[in-house]
Amino acid sequence: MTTLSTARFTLIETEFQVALDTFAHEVAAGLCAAPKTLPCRHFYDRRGSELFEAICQLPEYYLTRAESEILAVHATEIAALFDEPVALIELGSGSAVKTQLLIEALLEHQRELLFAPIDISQSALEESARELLDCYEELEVIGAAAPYEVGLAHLQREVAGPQLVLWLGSSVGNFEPDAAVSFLSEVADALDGEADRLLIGMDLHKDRAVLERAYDDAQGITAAFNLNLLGRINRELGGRFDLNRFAHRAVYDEERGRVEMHLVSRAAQTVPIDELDLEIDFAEGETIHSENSHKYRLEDIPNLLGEAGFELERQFFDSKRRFSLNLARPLRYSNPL
Ligand code: AVI
Repeated sequence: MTTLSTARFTLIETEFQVALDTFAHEVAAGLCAAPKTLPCRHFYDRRGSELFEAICQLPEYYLTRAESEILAVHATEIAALFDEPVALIELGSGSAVKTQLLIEALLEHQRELLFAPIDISQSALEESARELLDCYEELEVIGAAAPYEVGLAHLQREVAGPQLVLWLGSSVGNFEPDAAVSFLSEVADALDGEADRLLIGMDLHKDRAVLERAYDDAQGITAAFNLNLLGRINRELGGRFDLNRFAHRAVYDEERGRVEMHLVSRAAQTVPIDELDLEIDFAEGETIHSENSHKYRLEDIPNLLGEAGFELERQFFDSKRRFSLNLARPLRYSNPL
């Protein structure tokens, strides 16, 4: 672990390194499987992250606006729920724009704040820390450049006192239900104080047409985001995908409660990937399943949180009840003896 420190900003660089060949291994395994898949975490190279920022501004992608509305309306109330000063730990902070609403409310309530973002991207952490520190004099930032689990373990040693863990954007929805429970159980284990809480954004089940439009917008930005996965394979692994020969598809599977994204081969074709020494055959209409985005019914939320060792304490919704922000506490503190 390396620690870089300047006034009010500490960056923890953990020993974790994305194995250089993780992408290569996962691409090879996913494209040789039947049906073909690619893990959605590989969307976020530089181009993919820019496209995701553009998605968040789209008229069809209501999630970001709905969650921002909830925070704009309820951040003060949320901050006031804490009797003692809390440290704010954020999972996957990215550009931390929505977080700013909560940071402001916490600063009003407790005067000083320790903000501890965890993000795999060191440059995103540094950029957002710089902007926040310029805006708020009473803020201290300790960032961990690491995957969530590793970052949480490191921050446990740095952060004393009550903690509020923030996980926005319905990113939990990109996990399979079992994986979501197992990751949230790790978060619950890490929260060892009675005042510690989790605040988690979860998108809600709704009309199929609204969901499918949110993941297949009129300007084709989400299509470009999905196709960028093939572009990334071309750039980094010597792939020879012709992006015009694949189409973006988003469908809501109501039974499983998830929007699925696929890349559909427009024709029978064989695509070499030079650095993997592979040639991948596609039938016309065959798909690569690239993402699941789970949507939750109200009754699912306490169940999922309960399985992970949390009790749902408060829920906040936007005015159109499209999205939920859920405050939960570790179950071991729910029924004090
Ligand atoms: C990051 N994640 C919560 C987004 C979602 O809605 O599942 C990723 C995304 N995929 C397509 N559009 C946005």
